[in-house]
Amino acid sequence: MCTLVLFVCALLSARCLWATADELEAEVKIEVLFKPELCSPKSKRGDLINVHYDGFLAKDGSQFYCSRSDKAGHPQWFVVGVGQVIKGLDIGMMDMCPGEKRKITVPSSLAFGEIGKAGVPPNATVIFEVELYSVSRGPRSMEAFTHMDLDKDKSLTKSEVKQYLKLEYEKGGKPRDDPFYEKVLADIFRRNDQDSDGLISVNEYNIYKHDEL
Ligand SMILES: *[C@@H]1O[C@H](CO)[C@@H](O)[C@H](O)[C@H]1NC(C)=O
Ligand SMILES: [Ca+2]
Ligand SMILES: [Ca+2]
Repeated sequence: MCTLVLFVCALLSARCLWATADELEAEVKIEVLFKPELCSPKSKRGDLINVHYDGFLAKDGSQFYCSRSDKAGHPQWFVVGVGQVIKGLDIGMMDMCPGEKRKITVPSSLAFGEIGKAGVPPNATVIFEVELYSVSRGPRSMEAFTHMDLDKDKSLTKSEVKQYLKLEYEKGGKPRDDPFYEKVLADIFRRNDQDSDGLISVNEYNIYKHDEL
């Protein structure tokens, strides 16, 4: 019930990628709750990040999203800064390092807007408590694509992406079981495999044009 609700933005990416006048005036407030002494690498636009977060309504503190406290919840993977999550989180999770915890207050225009969603009324300011687990440099760069594309056929299979995820989790000291990877993979393919052929092509991978391309 708690999973994946933020990815509503993936479906509305045009709306999420381009700021309206309203959004430009609104501000995201970032409070750093914990910062590791060695704070590196810091997240930047286009990085693949792994993060746990809880979401609350600012007005009464009630919780509408629970990846941390929900037992079925797992840390979410997404590419930061490209509209895969609400804009307020794209902004609020920049320059953040693994281990860092933040409280991010997001005005409704950068969150769920005038419509809201289940658990979030219209025009609601929301607060996210986030903990970043890992930052992978520029997964949307061609360099990263080539690195993941083990047989060099210019498309990514589930097994190629899975090997990459496994390595990332092992590097982070948090190896997971197979059902976990399957769940994450299903999510990644649902959002990126536009033509549903079971492969992520170069074009699908670069669906959000990036600075370095
Ligand atoms: C939300 O805000 C918009 C713009 O300020 C306003 O037109 C609308 O009536 C508000 N909706 C509710 C339910 O308060
Ligand atoms: Ca391949
Ligand atoms: Ca495809």
